Amino acid sequence: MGGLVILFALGAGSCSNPTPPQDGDAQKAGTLTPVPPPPSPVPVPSPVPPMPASAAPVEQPAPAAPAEPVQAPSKPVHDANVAPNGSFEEKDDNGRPRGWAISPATSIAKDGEDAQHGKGFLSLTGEKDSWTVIFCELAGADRYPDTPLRMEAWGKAPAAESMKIALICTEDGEEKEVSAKYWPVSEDWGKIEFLATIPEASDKGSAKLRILIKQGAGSGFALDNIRVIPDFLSGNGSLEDKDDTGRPRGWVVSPNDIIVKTGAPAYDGAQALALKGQAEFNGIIAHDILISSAYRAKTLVVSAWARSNSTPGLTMYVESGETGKVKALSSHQWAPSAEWQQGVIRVELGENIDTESLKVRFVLPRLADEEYAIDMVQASIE
Ligand SMILES: [Ca+2]
Ligand SMILES: [Ca+2]
Repeated sequence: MGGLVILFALGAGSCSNPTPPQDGDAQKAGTLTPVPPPPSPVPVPSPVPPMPASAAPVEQPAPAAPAEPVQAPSKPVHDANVAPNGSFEEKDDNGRPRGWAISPATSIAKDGEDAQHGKGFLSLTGEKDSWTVIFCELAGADRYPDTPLRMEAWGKAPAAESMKIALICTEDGEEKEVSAKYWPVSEDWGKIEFLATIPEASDKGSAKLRILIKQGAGSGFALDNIRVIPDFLSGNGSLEDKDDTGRPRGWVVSPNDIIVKTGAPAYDGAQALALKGQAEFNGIIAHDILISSAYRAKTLVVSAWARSNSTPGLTMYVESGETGKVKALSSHQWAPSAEWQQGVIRVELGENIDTESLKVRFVLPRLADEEYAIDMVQASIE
C-alpha cells in the first residue's frame, strides 16, 4: 500500500453524461458540505470489471440467515467503524439518513423488511441515465494514518448500470480519489470490500467515503452496513473468511475439533465462529493485533461479540510478549447468556510496549458440550 494513487482515470475528457447538481433539498442531510457535482467523466467500464478473487465476497450470504439484529444493548456498543451511521439506522425527521449527503433528484424509500443489517437501510431511486452521488465524512479516520482501512459495503441494484465506492481525501485543497472499487451489480445483497490508506500528505480531517451509482432503467438500488475499519486483524475480524475445512483464516484455533460447523446466526455478516467446549482441554482462539510502534502511548480498544452460556464463561484477553512469556494486559469474561453480548477491553499502550507481540486471545473453559459463538472482533484506537 502506500503511495497516493490518483486515478480518476477520467477517460481523457469523455465528459459525456454529467448530471448537474441541483441546489435544493438534498443539502438537508446532516452538516455535510454540499454535494459536489457528480464527477462528469467517470468511466463506465463495459462490462464492469470483476473484482479480484481476494476482494470477492467470501460466500454469498444466505438470505434466510441475515445478521441477526441484536436486542437493544443495555450499554453503549463499541464500534471501530469510522463511517457514521453506516447501517442507516438513524434517520432525521425527513427520513434522510443522518451523516450522509445524497445528490438531488434522488428519492429515498422508507425502511423495509429486507435490510441487510439491522432494520434500516438506504433505498434510493434516481433518474434514468443519471449519476447519484452519496458520501459521508470519515472524521475518525485520522487516527489511522499508517494503517490500511478496510472499506466494506453491502449493496443491491438490479437496474443500476454501474456502482463505485471510493476513499476521497483532499490534498492542498484539491479532492483526490485515493482508492476505489467498482461493484458487481446484483439483484441480491452483495458485499464489496477493499483496503485503502490515507496518504500522509492529505489535509487533516478531509477523508470521505463516496459512492457513485449510474442509474439504468427500472427500479433503484439499496445500500447497507457500510463500514470503514482499521485493518488490525488482517480483515477477518468478522470471521467471514474461512478455508475449505471451516477454519477462519488468520486465526489460531486449538484444538481443531472445538470448531462446530453450524448454521447458527451470525452477529455480523453471514458467518460467526461457532465453538464447542471439551472436557479435556481449554479452547484457544487467537489473532495477532497488527499495529506499529506509532501507536505507543495511545489507548487500544479491542471488542468482540459472543454468546457464552456457561459458567465460568468465555474470556477474552489482550496480551503482549513472546511465546512462553505472554503477559495478559487486560481481560473480559462473558456472563452466561443465550444472547449476543459485547465485551470491550481498553489497554493503555505504554511507550515501551512491544507492539509487535500484541494479541487478542479467547479462552473457552474446559467444559464438555457447552456451545459458544464469537463474531465481529475489532481493534481500534481511542
Ligand atoms: Ca442497516
Ligand atoms: Ca461475522
